[in-house]
Amino acid sequence: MTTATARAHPNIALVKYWGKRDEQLMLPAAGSLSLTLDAYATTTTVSLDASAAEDRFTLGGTTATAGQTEQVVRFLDLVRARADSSAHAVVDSHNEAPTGAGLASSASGFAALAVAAAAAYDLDLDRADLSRLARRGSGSATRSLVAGLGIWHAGDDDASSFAEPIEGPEMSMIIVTVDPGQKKVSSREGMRRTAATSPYYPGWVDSTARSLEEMSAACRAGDFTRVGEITESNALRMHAAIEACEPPIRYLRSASVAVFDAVEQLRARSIEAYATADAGPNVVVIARPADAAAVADHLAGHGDVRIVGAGPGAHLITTEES
Ligand code: 2P0
Repeated sequence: MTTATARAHPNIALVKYWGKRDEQLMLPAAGSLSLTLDAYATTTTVSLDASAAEDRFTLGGTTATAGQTEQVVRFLDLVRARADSSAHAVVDSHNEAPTGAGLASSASGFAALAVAAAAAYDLDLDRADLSRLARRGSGSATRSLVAGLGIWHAGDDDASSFAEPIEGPEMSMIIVTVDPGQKKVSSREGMRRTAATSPYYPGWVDSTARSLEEMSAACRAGDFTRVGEITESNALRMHAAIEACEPPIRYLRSASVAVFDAVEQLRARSIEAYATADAGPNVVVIARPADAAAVADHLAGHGDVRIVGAGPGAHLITTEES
């Protein structure tokens, strides 16, 4: 029996992924770019059990829901097909971030699962292969294989859609949790509805592809200001496309918009900060590391505030034969 444990961190996108070109292969409609964080890790252990009749999945020490277990089983089926194995597994996962609160625990979750399952089933995969594998579990997990800034190439097929590192300016992220509750519409469902009903979806996909090119150039040039400007406009474009769905979806609440206002006030005082938000009400602000404490102080009244930086890509911690 083989047991493998891996650890991965969530990432926050500066150019967002929102919409799929192929649901089966999990190919995105456009590429994206993110920073892997040094906080809120997921640690996952996969233990093969040749005598078990089915897979088992525990999350935070308790049996996962039927829906969560089904996603993990489907992912393990992909790994088993590649490894030519029929062994079932026990998967035990622990998140340091609250699940569903918009801190992308599906990114760290499937990145850690990809690394642990590949090791447990003895697949010999390089980092790009692991990024492709993680993609099949959850799109954003593709990027959590990369340390720090990573670019996920949309690609044309399974082989060409993976993430790799990109150089960029140093930055801190200030996470402002205005509402720790579970989001009402999952990202997967929100993406489907946006693609199917938002009149702005084609514009979103086109402009994101252009923003990604500009963002890559700004990152390579170390241009923090341009990185910030593109980050904020890309996030607002994503939310505009989402809000135009039928029936509408609004992930941003008034408390979220207040953080965008506060960030604008900071810029008026010559402290460069830029806001972004994912599929939920919480806001993430980027700033130069030297400004992070002042930004966090300014935003303290808006919710729970935490400063984070760049973290490692998903990695194996231990493997054991017993
Ligand atoms: C992102 N988000 O780029 C975007 C911005 C949320 C808003 O990737 O269906 O959980 O599993 O591929 O990866 C969240 O979507 O969705 C996400 P699936 P996922 O970070």
